[in-house]
Amino acid sequence: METSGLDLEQAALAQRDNLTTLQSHILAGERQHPGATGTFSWILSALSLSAKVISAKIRRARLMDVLGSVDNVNVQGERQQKLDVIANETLLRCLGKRTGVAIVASEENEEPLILRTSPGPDQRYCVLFDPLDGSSNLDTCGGVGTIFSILQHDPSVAPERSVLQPGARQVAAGYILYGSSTVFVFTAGAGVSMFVLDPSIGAFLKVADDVRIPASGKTYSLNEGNRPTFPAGYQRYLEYAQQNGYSSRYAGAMVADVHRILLQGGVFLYPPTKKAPDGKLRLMYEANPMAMIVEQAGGKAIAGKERILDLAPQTLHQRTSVVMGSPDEVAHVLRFL
Ligand code: AHM
Ligand code: MG
Repeated sequence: METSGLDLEQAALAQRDNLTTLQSHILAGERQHPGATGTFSWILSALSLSAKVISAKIRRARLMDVLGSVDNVNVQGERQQKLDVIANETLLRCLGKRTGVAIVASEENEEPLILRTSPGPDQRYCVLFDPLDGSSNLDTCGGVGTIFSILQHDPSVAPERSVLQPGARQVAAGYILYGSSTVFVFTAGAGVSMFVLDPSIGAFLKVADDVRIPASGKTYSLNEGNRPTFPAGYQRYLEYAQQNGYSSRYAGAMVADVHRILLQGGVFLYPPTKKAPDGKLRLMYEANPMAMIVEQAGGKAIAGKERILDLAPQTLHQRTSVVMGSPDEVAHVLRFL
């Protein structure tokens, strides 16, 4: 007998007897910490709300005529897309209402934004983010994402120092992929959970707990157009990969590329290039949060020979090279560096 689409949908729904929303997952996490004030959960709920708003805006962007760029360039010297601006403002608005956030820092703003100066017991966190990663994909309906990193605020140092902590000190990190579905991937340091937005009910529903990255996978993801200017070790690695049956997959948005690697295995690389000798990706709100996710899922994340999460940041918008993914694949790359 032929199986209809309806049969498949009903069978899938019947299996989902335990519908856990992101919200209930966050509250369950809070209950595991006696004495928790709810401040941290409240911040995560702001991120979840931002993700829903940004997702809705991206899905309607062509209809609302908010594709394309605005006239200004951001602090990175890159032309801002209209949706970069909209996503940044959405996050600032949602997080700005949460008293637990002392400082926010965004790829789109030159300086960290100090939300609250008067010291209060509640103002315990810094939230760093890239509001819309890979935004040049927007005009062609490609995948884009939001990346965030949460650090404990240190009120004893100047605010601009408080955000400059190594990635190993992140309290939580995550990303939202706006792809063929909207996916929220998150860790608070005890494994990685994954949620998918069900637009019919406006909630993120849990689809996986304790996501584990495959130990290996014959896929590499990098901008091969830059190959002639990669340091020799990376070029040798590519020769090895190509002689050993690897596939190449590159969406041009770190969130989309790392998400594939997280689920299917392989390695994502953004090596130093002639144009970007220190690497292109930003340490504080791209490399660190993605590295925490990958490590929490059992993977590895390095810059040159160093662990990304151990790098000591000097500036907010500092760049780094990146190699992250399946532990065996990162080890292969490392052999050539
Ligand atoms: P963005 O944050 O300004 O969008 O830039 C970061 C993006 C990453 O998502 C992606 O991995 C990389 O830039 C792509 O760069 P390239 O076009 O050089 O391959
Ligand atoms: Mg980015």
